[in-house]
Amino acid sequence: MTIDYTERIPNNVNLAGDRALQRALEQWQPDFVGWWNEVGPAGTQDHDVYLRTAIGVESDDWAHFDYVKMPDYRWGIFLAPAAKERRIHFGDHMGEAAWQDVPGEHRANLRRIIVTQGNLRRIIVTQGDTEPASVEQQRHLGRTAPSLYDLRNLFQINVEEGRHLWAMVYLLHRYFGRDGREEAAALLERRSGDADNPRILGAFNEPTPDWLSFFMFTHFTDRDGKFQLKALAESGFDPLARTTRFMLTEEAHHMFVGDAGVSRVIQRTCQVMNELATDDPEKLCAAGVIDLATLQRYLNAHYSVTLDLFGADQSSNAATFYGSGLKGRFDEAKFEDDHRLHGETYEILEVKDGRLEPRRVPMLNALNELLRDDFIRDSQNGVDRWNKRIEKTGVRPRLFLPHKAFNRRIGTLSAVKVSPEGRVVSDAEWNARVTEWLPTEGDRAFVASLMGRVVEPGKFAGWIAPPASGINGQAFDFQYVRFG
Ligand code: BYC
Repeated sequence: MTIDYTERIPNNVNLAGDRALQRALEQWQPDFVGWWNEVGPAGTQDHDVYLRTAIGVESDDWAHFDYVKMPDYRWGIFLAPAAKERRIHFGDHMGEAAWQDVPGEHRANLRRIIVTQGNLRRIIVTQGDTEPASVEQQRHLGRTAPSLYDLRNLFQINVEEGRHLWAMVYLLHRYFGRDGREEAAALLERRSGDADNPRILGAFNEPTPDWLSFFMFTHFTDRDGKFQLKALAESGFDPLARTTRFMLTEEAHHMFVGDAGVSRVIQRTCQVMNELATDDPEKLCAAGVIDLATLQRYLNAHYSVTLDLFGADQSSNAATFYGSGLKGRFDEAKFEDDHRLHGETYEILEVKDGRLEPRRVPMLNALNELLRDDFIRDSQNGVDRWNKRIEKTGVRPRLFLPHKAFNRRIGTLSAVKVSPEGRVVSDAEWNARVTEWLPTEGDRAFVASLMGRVVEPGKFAGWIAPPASGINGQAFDFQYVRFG
């Protein structure tokens, strides 16, 4: 399963054995490079970056670290090794051999086949769309990096999101014919935040204008990536399962960057709180650090917009995806039920007489909510880690996850206004207090004012602590990026 880097498109899928596919992807390649140059990381043409590149797909040997000129990064197509005799392990096709091709080709019910193929394509397109979107959102962050170490991590994430786009485009080209090629072209045409041709999902049209937003995004929104990819790694469509399994190995670093990034901001803030013996936001701002209340507002914004990414709390799409074996649950094998779920129920929250009330509904329809709840538990662990970090400095811990109904735009809960504590509030109260709960123009302007580029090896901006250790065993005064 080694990756062939002598090919124009590095791959471990024997691309050379399918000339038509290879040609089609080689035609898409310059469009991808054009997109990268137009809306990828700005001003990086002459950057030499200490990056990891996949050289294999086995868990212990795939990462190779070296300097790479940014425009020379080798994006490719890598699938995790196939599991022997893999079977579909959930839904109505449970027990059948996993599909090596688009499901249903030889089945009698044509209408169902078309629906299943359409759903599979839709899932792949939605997943694929998020990848270039995040690169676009992060385009200008390199100009205000708090250190060389952070700059390198940003670029690592950007090139890997680019590769994740390749992963989905390969599936579209390989398995969906002309429709797939058209979808692959459209993935390079939509733009994050564009009024006429935006990215598909809400969070991917929000700006990521500063590094606090970037760390919150990689902590929360990349964590949605983890949960969605884990659900897709269960897929009965084996090429999707294998490609998402490999993507997950890369995703872990992205979440680490967010988790550790916020933690370092907290550490620096608490250090200054102790030095000045104050928790007064104004004094802390004047000292050039981000106070915990501002941090909480950023957390509230990124967490709530990410909760929306799981879709509506009741979704017939989700039921169909599961029943037809396309998308499983997080860690499907760990559930001790029949993995078909007819007759099972799950609790969701509903709005009744202006109050939030639990209600049990068929689990098949509530699979988005189930995955969202898995994500909430994982996010809570993250906040617990941050609070421990605060506690260690002697400052009183105070970060928390807002209620899941807070600031929602998708699903039943979008019909009500809810405070971070979970109390339904009137429009008037929401409007009066929203500046306590979500970042204000003033917060954003303040955070933006802290963002100045620091590129001297081993130096860090004043609003963030250095990391606990460097990348790949290197020191943190290592020259992670060389400028040409
Ligand atoms: N914004 O029935 P519903 C990642 C739409 S992140 C706007 O609930 P469904 C990454 C929905 O499309 C992981 N629209 O939908 C992270 C539907 O529209 P139509 C990305 C939304 O299908 C960081 C309608 O509302 N991967 O990898 O059950 C950096 C009805 O909703 C939103 C995936 O998402 C929204 N937030 O669930 C880089 C996996 N939510 O068809 C990368 C693939 C819903 O009526 N996607 N809508 O026009 C899916 O599995 C599903 O599409 C969703 C939506 C879970 C997203």
